[in-house]
Amino acid sequence: MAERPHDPDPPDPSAERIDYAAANGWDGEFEIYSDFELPTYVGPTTFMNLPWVTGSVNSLQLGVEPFELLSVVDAGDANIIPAWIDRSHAIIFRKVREVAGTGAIPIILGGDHSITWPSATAVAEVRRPGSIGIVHFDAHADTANDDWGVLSGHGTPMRRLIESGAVLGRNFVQVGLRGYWPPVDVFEWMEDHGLRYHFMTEIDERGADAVVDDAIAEALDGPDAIYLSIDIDVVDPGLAPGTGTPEPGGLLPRELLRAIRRIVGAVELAGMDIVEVSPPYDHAETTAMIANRAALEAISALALKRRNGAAVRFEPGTAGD
Ligand SMILES: [Mn+2]
Repeated sequence: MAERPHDPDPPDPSAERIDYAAANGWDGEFEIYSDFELPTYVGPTTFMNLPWVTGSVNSLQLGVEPFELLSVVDAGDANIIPAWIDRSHAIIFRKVREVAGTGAIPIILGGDHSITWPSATAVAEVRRPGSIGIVHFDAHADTANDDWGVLSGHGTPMRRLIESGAVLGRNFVQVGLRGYWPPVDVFEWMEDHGLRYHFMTEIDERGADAVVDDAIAEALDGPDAIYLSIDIDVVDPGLAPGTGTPEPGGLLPRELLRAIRRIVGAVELAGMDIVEVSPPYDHAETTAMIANRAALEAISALALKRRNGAAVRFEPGTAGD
């Protein structure tokens, strides 16, 4: 590579107002080309720079084309610094409140489960004076007081939500708990605060549909709408290995997706999150695919409601309408 000729006496930037465009030869007339005329590797990433056509998708489960019926947008990431959890939670709270405040139904993609604390709180605030119930799918209760002294970890968000008043304990319903955590004293706190929970063993015995129907009734025992929180570790780690705290003996993906369709189809959805997907632990992207479909099944169920004439958007200030 040829070296640029060395100027032994470059101009002093402080001494004169330099015309950088002219000095660098960038002040000429250049023709502007359309994307299609540019080399194929420049511009939007479509095949041969052909126009991008947003294709629809059709839910075989629900017989609906969701994006023909709903306006769905990607609102982008919250402006977080991962190593600064207090700031992250504050920024997530503001972002979700901003989105929910437009009347849209936020679907938040985590992140670990600590984000449910600011996310569900934001939705609860926007929905005032109405209230929300929460249906929480998880292998773990996430109701510890602290994780080794940390109050805002991924094992504590549900306690923070109840302590702060964002949701009543009796409208907080957990589905899929199993394994060996939390300890007895945490379950005692849950009992004291009226939480309802359904172990995997109950699903084994009664079936997921019956348990989900109970969860809906419990969450809506007072509130107007449901916030749905999906920890991907509720699915068996043989099928969803890409998560930080796998616990054998979980739901099948088809049971989770059916439950999401069933809940979103039956209730007013206030918001939803899907958390604890950890791509480095995933294999063949099976976990990511389930998380993707969890969101898509909810969107499709909302679209079916819209097609049937139901309101999907929330109008702030009209809770209960
Ligand atoms: Mn969790």
